[in-house]
Amino acid sequence: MLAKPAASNVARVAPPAPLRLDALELRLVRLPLLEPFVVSFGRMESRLLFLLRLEAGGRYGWGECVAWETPLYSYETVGTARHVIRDYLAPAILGTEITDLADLASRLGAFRGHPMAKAGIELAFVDLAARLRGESIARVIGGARQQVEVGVSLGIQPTVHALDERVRRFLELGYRRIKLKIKPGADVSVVEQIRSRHPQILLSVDANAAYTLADAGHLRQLDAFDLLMIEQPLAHDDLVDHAKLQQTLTTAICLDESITSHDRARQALETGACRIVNMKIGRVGGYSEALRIHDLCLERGVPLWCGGMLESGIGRAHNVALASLPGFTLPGDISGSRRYFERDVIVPPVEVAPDGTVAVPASTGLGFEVDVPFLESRTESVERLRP
Ligand code: OSB
Ligand code: MG
Repeated sequence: MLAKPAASNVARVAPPAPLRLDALELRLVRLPLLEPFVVSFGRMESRLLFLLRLEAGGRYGWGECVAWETPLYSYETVGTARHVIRDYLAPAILGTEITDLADLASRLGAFRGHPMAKAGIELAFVDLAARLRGESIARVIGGARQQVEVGVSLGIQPTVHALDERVRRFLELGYRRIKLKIKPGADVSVVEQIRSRHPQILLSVDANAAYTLADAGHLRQLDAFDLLMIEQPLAHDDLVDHAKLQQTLTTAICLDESITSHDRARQALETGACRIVNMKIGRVGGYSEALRIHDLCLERGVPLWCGGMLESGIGRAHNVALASLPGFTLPGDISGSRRYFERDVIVPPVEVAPDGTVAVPASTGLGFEVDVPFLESRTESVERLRP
């Protein structure tokens, strides 16, 4: 047996010396999705990416704010995140010396809420710190593996035939877990048909908060299909009803939207609201909180996996690094770049190997080159914030 790794220490994630932050560039870039992504709350045809570049002493770090244009997944939007970063977060960090991730997080933590905005900055800071150290992000945060296992999240399709065509395509590419988006009217019978065609695969479903406790009887029918988990069946901000629902289900509930912080994760586990945790670094406010939630799940032996927000390669590279931590024990929603975009903003693109894994880069920072000329060609707006 491997020795239990030491708990991550947020203050250990640091540049070689205190860092004076000189500028922060905010860039909006639109990429079309190869196919529309449909979930219980809506549909997306193109992704407006919000990319951040933090500058110190002529060196750069890249981050991504995963907010959507519309407040459907959470209350944040690209617009609210830009406002909060431009008017509050950037002024609190630019022109001052930051010693480490804990220092950065405590300055950002002076402001309530807006986790995706804060995470965008933390990501850029950790990439910059890693580059200055000449180490990979994975190494800086305490990553333990060289490959991460990945799955795919499939949007709601017009027919079961169309869905099954995609299930087969991604299984053939090696993906280790298939997640089906569900909603009332597109759930039990869809899952039954997919399961009957693929009796052995690791299969899960994600409702994105589309049900209420009154649907408990209906949701119990999903217990028949040997699912790995049911992700976020009830309201985005609920724990209490999830705990009641979990008691009536044999299938594990996994919470996504409801896990907004370390304390919420602890409360979810202590009340039995879930048995599995989905980590999204943007949803929890960045690496500082993500590392604490990771340590909590590792300590308590709770299965943890890395979720996705249809990120560009920049956010995806951060997810790959995060998922290399020892507590990530289930395949993540970290698909290859080609699952989303014809061309990604990093080179090389993220590739899924035939064994359903993505390699964790060992080179410095993100471990991918940001394709700045391509970014420029797709940029809708860019602004440079200074102290
Ligand atoms: O609920 O996990 C989710 C995408 C956008 C918003 C919410 C979710 C998702 C996904 C796709 O499931 C994950 C990905 O492939 O990036
Ligand atoms: Mg989800």
